[in-house]
This record gives sequence, C-alpha cells and structure tokens, in this order.
Amino acid sequence: GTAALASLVLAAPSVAQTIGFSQIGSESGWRAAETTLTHQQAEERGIDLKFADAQQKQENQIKALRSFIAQGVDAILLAPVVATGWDAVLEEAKEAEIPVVLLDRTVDAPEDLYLTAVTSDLVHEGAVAGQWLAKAVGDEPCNVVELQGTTGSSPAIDRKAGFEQGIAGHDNIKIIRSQTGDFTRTKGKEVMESFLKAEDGGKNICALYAHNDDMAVGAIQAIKEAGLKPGDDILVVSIDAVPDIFKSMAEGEANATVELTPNMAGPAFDALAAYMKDGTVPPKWIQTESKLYTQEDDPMAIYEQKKGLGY
Ligand code: GYE
Repeated sequence: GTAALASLVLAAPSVAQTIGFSQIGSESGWRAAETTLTHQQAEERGIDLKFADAQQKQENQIKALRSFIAQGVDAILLAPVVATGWDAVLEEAKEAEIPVVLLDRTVDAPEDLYLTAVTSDLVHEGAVAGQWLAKAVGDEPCNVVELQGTTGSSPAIDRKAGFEQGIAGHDNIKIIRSQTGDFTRTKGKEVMESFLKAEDGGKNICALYAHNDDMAVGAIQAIKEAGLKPGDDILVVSIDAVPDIFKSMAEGEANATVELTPNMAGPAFDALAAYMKDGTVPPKWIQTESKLYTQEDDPMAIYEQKKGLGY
C-alpha cells in the first residue's frame, strides 16, 4: 500500500552522483592523504568518483575538466595547481551547469565560476609559523631561509605573505633566501643544499621556514649531510602536520608544524549534496581549522596516531 511505498521512497539513497575529481598529483604525503580520504568518502556516500591525476601540470587538469564536462558528470572537484588560467574552462563548466568545488587551493577567477572553495586560511598558517619563530628566537638575530611551495599556487603566495606578517616588527628576523621547492621532498633537499652552500655551510642560517612538511623533511636530510643539527643549529618550522614531521620532532630534528586537515572532501561532498538536493547555496569559502604543534605535544604519540591515515 501507500505506507510501504512511502517508506521505500524515503529509504531511497541520495541521488546517485558521478563526480569528477581533478587532483594535482601526489607531490606530498599530505596530498596522498587527501586523495585517500576523498576515495573513502565517495565510497561511503555511494558517489561514483572519476579520478584524474595531473602530475602537477595545469594543462592536464584543464584536459580532465573538459573530459568531465563531456561525460556530463554531476559535479567537479578541483584542486587547482596554480591560481591563474582557469576562467575559460570554468566558464565551460558553468555553461554545462556543472558545479565546481575547489579543494585546498583557490583560483583568481570570478566567484560565480565555482560553487565554493574548501580550504584552510593559508595566510593564517604562515602567520602562525612566523609568530612561533618570533617567540622561539626572542631578540636574537635570526637569518631565515624559505622553501616556497609551487610557484603561482595560492598556498605559496599566501603562506609567504602570512609568514612575513608573523615576523613583522621583529627586525632581528630576516628572510635571507627564498626559493620554490615545489612542495616535494626531493626539491626541498636540493634547494636547501644550495642555501647551505651559499651561506657559509649553513653557519649563517638560524631557521628554515618550509611551506610544507615534505620540503622540510628533505631539507632536514641536507642539513644533517652538511654536518649541522636540524632543530638545533637550524630551527625547522613548516606546515601540514604529516606523520613524518612528528617523527623528526620526536628526534629533535624539527620544531613546529601547523596542521592542515587532509579531509577537504567531506565538507565538499556535504555542500554538493545540499546544493543538488534542494539548491542550498553554500558560502563561497568553507574554512578548515589550523593548529600549531611543537615538540612539547608528544610528537611520537601523534606520529603513531596519524601514520595509518592514508599519508
Ligand atoms: O600544504 C602541500 C600540497 O594545497 C595547501 O599542497 C595544499 C598544499 C599542501 O602539496 O603538502
């Protein structure tokens, strides 16, 4: 009868969704965790996830988006490798009435070209790192070297600006060298080697600020190979809070990290579900929290707890 029919309809799963995910690549442990969690949550929600890895190339991401549009997916997740160059393809998605949700990075495009952006406050993360260093060195002169993220990406731009805000007013702290390590361990190690060579074997360097932990872990290797003690001769502060940075902290080789949650997909899928169900429009920015961790936070326990989470 109608009651049985009604209960059947009510029990029906949320509309089956096909969602295209244009992921940057797997340049860092943090990104690998984001990918793992996105697949897990799509599975749990009965979403058919079409996954495309761009190997950190924007043209591959644009190709993937065009393919998703041609397939007529219900929605698109985009982690934009750089901030510019998206207007045309986002216009095409808008034409096709396919909502786009940005993950962990933002784009310099008109806000009507994407439904929402799920990101941390990237400027704040840099400021927290800078404030930690200012507190750690007090009035002592401190020459800082900086490993920037991918050139032209919103985290590289914002984390640089934020760090400078964080050390503003502390004239004893100076950024003496700054270069991209492209968010990878390999490049982070290579660039740190060049910083050490250029700065009297590192005697002139008081601290490293790396825009992510993976570059910091690579740099820590270079500092040790130069015969110096990372975390002591050269302080190390970075961002992401991946398991391996806690291992370095437990060994006294890193000092602080600002946590970035890899769970950007959860809020993205929630916003899309509400939008597709009854047109609920989310805020343009869904902000995730950032938290500072230091050697005082039992790093080995955190390492054990985090290491199984898909990094
Ligand atoms: O910090 C880094 C990854 O876009 C904020 O990208 C993200 C950054 C993250 O390569 O590990």
